[in-house]
Formats: sequence, structure tokens, C-alpha cells
Amino acid sequence: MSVERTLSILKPDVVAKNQIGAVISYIEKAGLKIVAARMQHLTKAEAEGFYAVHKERPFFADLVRFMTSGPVVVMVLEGENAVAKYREIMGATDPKKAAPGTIRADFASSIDENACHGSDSLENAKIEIAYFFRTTELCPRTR
Ligand code: IDP
Repeated sequence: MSVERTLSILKPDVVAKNQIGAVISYIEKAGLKIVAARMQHLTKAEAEGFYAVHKERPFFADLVRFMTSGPVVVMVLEGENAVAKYREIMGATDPKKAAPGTIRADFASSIDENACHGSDSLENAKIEIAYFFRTTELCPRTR
């Protein structure tokens, strides 16, 4: 195992329901550390660029509409095995299939409004982190 970084987005549904802190507590309880964080209202171009891999999928327009419907919280998480660990505590994309006690099981209302994003590989984590943060904005947690 090695120390990794992954990109997390708390989606507009979590922010609208005032559940930012509640979701962050799941992240911190899992031992993941926040090394960068920003609240941001994504533009259409930013959301389309971030989800470009899905642009041919039938749900793309709805996804972009949802992701731009209100502010999100974008974070970089650091820890042992951070990419897989965060995916595990997020739960399955469809909250109906998410394991009990995961973020999506406890906070998401549907596959469209599913509370959070997490990078799905170390390679994509690097690309996604660079999409939102400059290297100088990442704060190593040495203490
Ligand atoms: P992930 O967020 O669990 O990595 P992806 O397959 O990368 O899932 O899809 C990105 C996002 O697109 C999902 O989080 C979800 O919001 C949305 N999405 C994925 N599949 C569907 C679908 O079948 N219907 C509606 N929205 C979907």
C-alpha cells in the first residue's frame, strides 16, 4: 500500500441539503485527510470538461445540468490506498445498490443525484486533481 491522493466532489445535492460536514465526517473517519478544498459553482464548460469521458452517454446533459445546479465542494484527499478507500466508502454509483453505511447509501437520493464523486484510478486522480487545483494549492499533512 502507498500514500495516494484522490479527487472528491461533494455534489450540489449534498451542499443544498446542508450535509457537507456530515459527509466530510465519513471521509475523516475513514482516515482520509483533506489536503485541498474549495467551494465552487461549476460553469457548464467546466462540468462538460470534467465529465468529457461521458459525453456520448444518454445521461450526459442531465449530469451537466445537475452538476451546475448549485455549488459543489471540490477536495483532494490523501491517505493509504486513497483512491480505492474513497471509492469503497462512497458506495456504488446507484444508491439503491450501495452498501449500507456508505456515503451514497446514506445521503444520495438517486443515480442522478448521488452525493459525491471520487476518482476511479490513480491515473485519473492525477488528471482530475490537476483539473481543479494547482500544485501550490495542495497542503501536505505532515503533522
Ligand atoms: P461514478 O461517479 O460512480 O464514478 P460514473 O459511471 O463515472 O460513476 O458516472 C459519473 C456520474 O454520472 C455518476 O456519478 C452519476 O451521477 C451519473 N450517471 C452514471 N450512470 C448513470 C445512469 O445510468 N443514469 C443517470 N446518471 C448516471
